[in-house]
Amino acid sequence: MKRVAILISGGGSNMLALVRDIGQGGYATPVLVASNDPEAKGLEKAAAQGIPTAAVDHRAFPNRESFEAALAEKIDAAQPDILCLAGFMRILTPGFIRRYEGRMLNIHPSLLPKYPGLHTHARALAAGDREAGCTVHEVTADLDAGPILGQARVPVLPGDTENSLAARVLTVEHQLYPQVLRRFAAGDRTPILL
Ligand code: NHR
Ligand code: GAR
Repeated sequence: MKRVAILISGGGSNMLALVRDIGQGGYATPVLVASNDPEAKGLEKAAAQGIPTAAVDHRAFPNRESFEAALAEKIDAAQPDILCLAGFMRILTPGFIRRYEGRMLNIHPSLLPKYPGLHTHARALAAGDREAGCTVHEVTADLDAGPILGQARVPVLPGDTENSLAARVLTVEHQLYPQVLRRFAAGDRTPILL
């Protein structure tokens, strides 16, 4: 049974998709949901599922390193085997990455290597892409550039806006991330393509 900690910054819909699948699959146990934003809606959703939560407000710290030290303290107290970023919005420094390297996943809302970083849907629309999607990858010091563990594709449709495209991509995020986590928890890093 793998112990899984999940880092969020927002609504936590990917977090919930992971938690639900973990509950059904019995292959892991969620030990912590932590956020850099104390107002993140996902924290209440995790608490409602009976999962321990923590908020470490990055604005209360003078630099990234001190924020990450406080966050790592919470994480390490929960003793996770695997760390999942799920809509987590703070870039992590190499020191933090080193601590969890090889056991940290992220879901990113683009078909990497296209559009690392922010505003992925706006960039896909501006480029006239006919296809969009999401990627689960291992987190390394290079932003959104670690080994790819899975991708899911959706069409870009005529009249799409940033919001409509984001919503379509989000539905496949909820399908992809649990499948990748299941495999990863079993030690399998073969990419899943949906
Ligand atoms: N850290 C490392 N080292 N490597 C990765 O691959 C990471 C990471 C931290 C987060 C998620 C990523 C995404 O999926 C992620 C991957 C935040 C930003 C960002 O620019 C970029 C990419 C991701 C997450 N954040 C701003 C910052 O200054 C803040 C933006 C905001 O608060 O809105 O940290 O997209
Ligand atoms: C998701 O689309 C996720 O891929 C994206 O934010 C959303 C979070 O939704 N992640 C990033 O943009 C990371 N920079 P959620 O909180 O409902 O899971």
